[in-house]
Amino acid sequence: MANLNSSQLQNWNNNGFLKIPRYFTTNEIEEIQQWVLEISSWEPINDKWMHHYESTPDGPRLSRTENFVPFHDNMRMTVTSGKVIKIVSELMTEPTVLYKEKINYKYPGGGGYAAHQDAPAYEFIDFHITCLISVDSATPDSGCLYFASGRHQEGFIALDEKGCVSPETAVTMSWQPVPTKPGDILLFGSYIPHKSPPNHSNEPRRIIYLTYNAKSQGDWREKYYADKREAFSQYAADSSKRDKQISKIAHFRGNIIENAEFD
Ligand SMILES: O=C(O)CCC(=O)C(=O)O
Repeated sequence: MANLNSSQLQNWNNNGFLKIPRYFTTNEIEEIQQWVLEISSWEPINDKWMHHYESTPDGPRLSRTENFVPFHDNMRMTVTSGKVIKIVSELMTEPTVLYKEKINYKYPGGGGYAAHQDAPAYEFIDFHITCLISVDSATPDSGCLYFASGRHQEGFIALDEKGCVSPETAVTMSWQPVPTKPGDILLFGSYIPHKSPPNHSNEPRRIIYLTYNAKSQGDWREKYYADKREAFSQYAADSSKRDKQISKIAHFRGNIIENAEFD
């Protein structure tokens, strides 16, 4: 087991999130950075991995890639066995299975995320734990995460029509920035409110998000992606403009665009 110490467990229970600096060695994170480069260079093939693009001051850029685990052996091994699953299972207090995965690239000028909880977007299962791997440095300037520390035990908080925490409630919350460096991980449950600003720096802010659920609740990963594809094909056919979202909740504040031509 990863053997979290009592102060780490206390932080997890009290705050609803836990940062572990340098969980990956320099060599390991350099490999992961290489894999992220490989994945980001894949051509868009919509029935395989899901690339999402956004408009930035430097032109169209990748905003997110989802569903890459079946297509990248090294990444699959890293996220379905070994030290990530170990630490998540320790926090879950039982074995866990991958529910979904994504890379958020947040290139310079890339959009931020409104205050939200993940639970409304993560259906079929009540509780998830996400392990974020910092691929680049994430700072308040480049768009690191901010958490409403301790607010994870209140169920859904002021859920609005976008599936987010209503702006009126979000402004009353106390927000703690949690900067990360390459190789750091940050673990958080699906009820902790969080948000992030746009990337105002000149450097990419790439982060991998690995979301798990208790294995005893079943393996929902394929169902999650099938459901998301189905929902987005319906959004594209109706006039709701929800196909311009990045998720079933409307938390992304950047501008999503169709599959883009790259220079
Ligand atoms: O990558 C970020 O800045 C925040 C992402 C996030 O909260 C999400 O994708 O739900």
